[in-house]
Amino acid sequence: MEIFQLNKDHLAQIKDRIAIPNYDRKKLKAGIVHIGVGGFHRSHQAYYIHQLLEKPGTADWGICGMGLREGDRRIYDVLRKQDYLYTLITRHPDGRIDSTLIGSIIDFILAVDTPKLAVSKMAHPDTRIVSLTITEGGYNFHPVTGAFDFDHPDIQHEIAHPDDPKTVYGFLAAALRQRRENGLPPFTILSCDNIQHNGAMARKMLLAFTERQDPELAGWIAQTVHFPNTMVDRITPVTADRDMAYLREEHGIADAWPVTCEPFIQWVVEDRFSNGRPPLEQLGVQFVPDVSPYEKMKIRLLNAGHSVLGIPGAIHGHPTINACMEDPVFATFMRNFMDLEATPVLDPVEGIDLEKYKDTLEERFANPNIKDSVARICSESSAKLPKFLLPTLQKNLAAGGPITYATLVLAAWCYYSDKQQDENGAALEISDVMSDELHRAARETATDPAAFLRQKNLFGDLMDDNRFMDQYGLMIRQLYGQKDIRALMQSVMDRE
Ligand code: CS2
Repeated sequence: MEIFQLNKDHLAQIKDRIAIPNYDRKKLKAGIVHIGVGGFHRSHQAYYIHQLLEKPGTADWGICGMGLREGDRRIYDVLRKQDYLYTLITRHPDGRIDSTLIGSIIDFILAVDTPKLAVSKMAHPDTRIVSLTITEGGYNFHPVTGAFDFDHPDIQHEIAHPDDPKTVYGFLAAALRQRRENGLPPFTILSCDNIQHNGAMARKMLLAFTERQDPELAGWIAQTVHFPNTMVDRITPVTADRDMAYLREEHGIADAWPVTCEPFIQWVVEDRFSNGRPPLEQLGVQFVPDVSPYEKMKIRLLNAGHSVLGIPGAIHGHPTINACMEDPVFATFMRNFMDLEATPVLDPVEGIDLEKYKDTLEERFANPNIKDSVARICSESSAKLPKFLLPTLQKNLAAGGPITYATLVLAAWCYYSDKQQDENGAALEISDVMSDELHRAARETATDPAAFLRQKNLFGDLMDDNRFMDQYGLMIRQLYGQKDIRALMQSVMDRE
């Protein structure tokens, strides 16, 4: 089979092989600027918008990708060479695979190279939404106090030099200032990260920043800019060589960075927009007055469930989430965590049967074709676990509820950070901005069992709770003594 490089000049050939956009990309306007074009944005929002653009009368809602960090250069280079086209490979549990060419991203600005262009793009009259996937760690809040972190050197720089933005806050402020000066309405800021109240968080941070940098602008933002909260969901593993190889061998398409995902997709959004919105309800996006019950449910069950499998899974040597689910000890442990510890402290969610939701999570995690690496799940645990797992633990501590499962995961995280190896002696692939600090704290565990918890910026006052400390001490002793996480998980379950 002849191999075609993926770009707009080869669409005619590619169309006989996989589905291509049915819309004329030249006629699209960029109504959305998206900051943080990772795999998740490309499997989720860009896919929804792609489906929308296939409907008539929607040409205002194309996406301009934007990268604010040097690390975005790779995706920028790849997408630019492909005219921003890429393939979305959906892998079903039964082995079925759908490949679709996504055309909704029509431009990409690497703001590190062209900051002025980035600002003027966001300030352009066509831009009506600026959406974000900047990860949990990208919001620049202090993990315990929740306050904006003014100590960051780039933030300091931006406050003194509003015309030389570096971080997301500097760029948003510069663009909103320009819009205001030009008499344009603001854009909506649409956060799509796994943070509870993600919109409120983005608002609080941007207001804290602009109050220092430009108080008048802060007043305008507070009055006119909407920051809807959203709950986003689609499991999207890191792209692997097998994905490129699959497209090449199966369809004769050379795509340098396709995205693989599961069939499940969900987006729940608060219907508060500053300057219009795409009619995404046509595609099953749920617009609701208050997203909090949905985001809480997702973060405390799906995201926490991932970590509950991922950290112990990494220590045991399971490479992927589906490998964890094939191991009955892990699968039962995760379900027990959800049933016994997470669910009792969740509020009811209207229209959702939590038992069914958890059944679906089990099926999704077990999808053998997704091969979501535990390394991806464990990456940036310092930003994830305090948000995904601690609320459940704290609620149970306050209510006298069960805590053993969550406590085991924290003890396992300490062991993981300390040893940096799995139980077979293989090096763990750890990626965390705090990995050195985590390692340093965890290393003291042998002489001071509570050493890891002394990181107040992660754990707050958790150490002051005696019931928790007894459990944690026990888990640490067993884990460090037996060096067998699976046996420890089993023994926790046997105690039930
Ligand atoms: C995962 C999420 O990063 C993580 O730890 O739990 O990326 C998860 O796959 C997505 O939120 C699914 O929507």
